[in-house]
Amino acid sequence: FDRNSSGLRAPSKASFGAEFPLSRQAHSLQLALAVDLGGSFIRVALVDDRGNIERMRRTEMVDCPDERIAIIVRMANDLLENKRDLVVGVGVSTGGRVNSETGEILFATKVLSGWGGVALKTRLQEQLGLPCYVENDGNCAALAEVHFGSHKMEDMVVLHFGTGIGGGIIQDGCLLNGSSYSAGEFGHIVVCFDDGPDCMCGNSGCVEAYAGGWALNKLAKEMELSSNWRKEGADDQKPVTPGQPNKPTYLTDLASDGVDYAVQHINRAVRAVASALLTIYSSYNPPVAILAGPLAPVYFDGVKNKLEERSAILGRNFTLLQSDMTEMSLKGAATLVLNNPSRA
Ligand code: BMX
Ligand code: CA
Ligand code: ZN
Repeated sequence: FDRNSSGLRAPSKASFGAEFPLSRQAHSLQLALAVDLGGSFIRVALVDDRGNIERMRRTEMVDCPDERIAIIVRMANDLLENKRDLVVGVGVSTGGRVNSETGEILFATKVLSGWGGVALKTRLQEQLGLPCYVENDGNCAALAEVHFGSHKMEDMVVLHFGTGIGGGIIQDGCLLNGSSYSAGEFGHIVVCFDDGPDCMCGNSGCVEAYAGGWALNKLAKEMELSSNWRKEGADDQKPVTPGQPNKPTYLTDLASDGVDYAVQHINRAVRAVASALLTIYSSYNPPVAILAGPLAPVYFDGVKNKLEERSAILGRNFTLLQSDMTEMSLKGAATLVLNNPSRA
């Protein structure tokens, strides 16, 4: 099995410390312990170098950073039992801006409270005794698409619609981190400067504050409060897609039932996403943008139509695609450990 069969270069070499030289095997016996810290859940899994998930544990996200780390360590040790010899390292996908060289969290929105400043790589290495690599979750989604997806491209952007909106930029086959690890934080592209809704990051008018899962949930709650009405049998905890836990379905359910307020809001969210994509196009000129994650199907057709209205800007050299992958954060986290040719 050739890890480089896609012809893609390694995600930025600088992301991978050289302190743990590991030998490569020609077959698929190596496993990564992959950790996903999203807005709603902590998940830990064993993933092989073809992106297959062997075992997974999941629990709800908690507010306290120390408790978060303790939970990861507990679930990891549970999964490592009898498998430790096959596991070559820990790959962590987390919300927030991450210094992927030091594995420190630089900044996180209120969704992951207290996470900024946490030396995650060091702490997990100490407690698990395995080399650890940490990267932003939108970046991991992009790496997953590059290594295991059906749209392997040298240049593309990925937008992942979950609790928040994560993003990743692949340029010349490499992940683009930016001068201070903030490239591809697409959720915080400001689409309305003056009167936009407040965002979890501290700004207002970010695309995530219109179209992120948490924003849809917040609106559904506001709608209930203002109208003193709740749909019979409504379940605002219901996952969007089985296996992709998230909680934004209540508003999208209402929109598909034709409830006016919900329909209007989804249309507003679609315009916000289309607007963000125009900014991304003008900044990076990618040939392809891939919409991924549980909310991608809600927005895809509407966004495509809106972009067609602006074809004067986009020209003919731009394609909007939808990812067919699930569990992108976990799979991308595994590539930090397993699909790194610089380790050869
Ligand atoms: C937020 C931000 C991003 C992240 C995105 C998607 C934090 C904690 N998160 O914009 O870094 O990529 O959410 O995250 O700062 P998710 O919660 O949908 O997985
Ligand atoms: Ca990102
Ligand atoms: Zn924001």
